[in-house]
Amino acid sequence: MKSFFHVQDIGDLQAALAEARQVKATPFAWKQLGENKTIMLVFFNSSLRTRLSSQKAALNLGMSPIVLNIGQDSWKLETELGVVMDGDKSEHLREAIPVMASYCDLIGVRSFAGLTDRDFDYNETILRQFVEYAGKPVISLESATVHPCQAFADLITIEEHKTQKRPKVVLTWAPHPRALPQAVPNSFAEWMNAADADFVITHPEGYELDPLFAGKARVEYDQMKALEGADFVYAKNWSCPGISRPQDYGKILSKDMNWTIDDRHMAVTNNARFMHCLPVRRNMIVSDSVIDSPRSLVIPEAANRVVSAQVVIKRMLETL
Ligand code: AN0
Ligand code: CP
Repeated sequence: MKSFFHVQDIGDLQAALAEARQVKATPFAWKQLGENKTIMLVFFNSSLRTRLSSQKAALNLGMSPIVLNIGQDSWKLETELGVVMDGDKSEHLREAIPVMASYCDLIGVRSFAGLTDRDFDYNETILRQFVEYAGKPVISLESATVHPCQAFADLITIEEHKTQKRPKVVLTWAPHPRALPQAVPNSFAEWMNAADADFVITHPEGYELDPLFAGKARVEYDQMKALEGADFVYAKNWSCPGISRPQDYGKILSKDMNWTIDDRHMAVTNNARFMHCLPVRRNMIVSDSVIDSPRSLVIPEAANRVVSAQVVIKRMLETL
């Protein structure tokens, strides 16, 4: 595997899920695979789970992880080409990427959407430069439009907890005080469309996801109707993707607290399990009563981030 951005990169999903079960059962069985190999984890943005689970996955495989926080530990990096660098950025990605790549075998990068220029974000301008200038396999650790390690962990979690072959999975928008990227819902939709699930997306008007990710998934604007009979409720906030309202790309269109998942919402489901990628704002996205209930899967979901990262890194090591 040369890069990990989309569900297609992992190949056959059933094979990937079987491998995930194996990795989870015997995490140290491939200790030799990563011997004398290094993974560089580059963070342009904050992280708890991605940072720790990627390091743990690499250590399980016998690799050495190196973590770099851009702008804190390193020089501030310029990402746009052709600019006069007379501001606060001391170094360009064009040099920094090949230098970092020369110190490692694999690279993982977290670089959130800027949410101001849709083309810059949706062209994955920063991650593409890593692919082009690193010459090493690149993993998106949440880039402008995707968060594949999260979506893979979400699918593993759903597989572990489903009680029927084709569960009803509902991705619901929920309110948040700050404008957030679309990477998590984009990838979740992409992976659910590829999986065996009755998948429904619900959000207020204007929050339509890019068809590249939403595909043919059913969109239901009435949240309560969408949640009826759900087996899994996956809540997430995202800002305007700029599909039906291009001028509002990256903006907050609604803060409607009726969309906060609480007991009233869960009551119309099929005793659904609650999911969220974390970090989550309590009583904005989800009520205390729902996230603290035995139906919540947020902790096992986060634990599965080690499993998804380990399968991805293992596949890359095997094809180095
Ligand atoms: C980020 C987001 O919504 O993309 C990271 C989620 C994994 N969340 C926040 O910035 C709160
Ligand atoms: N879910 C997730 O990616 O969490 P972090 O932002 O803490 O890495």
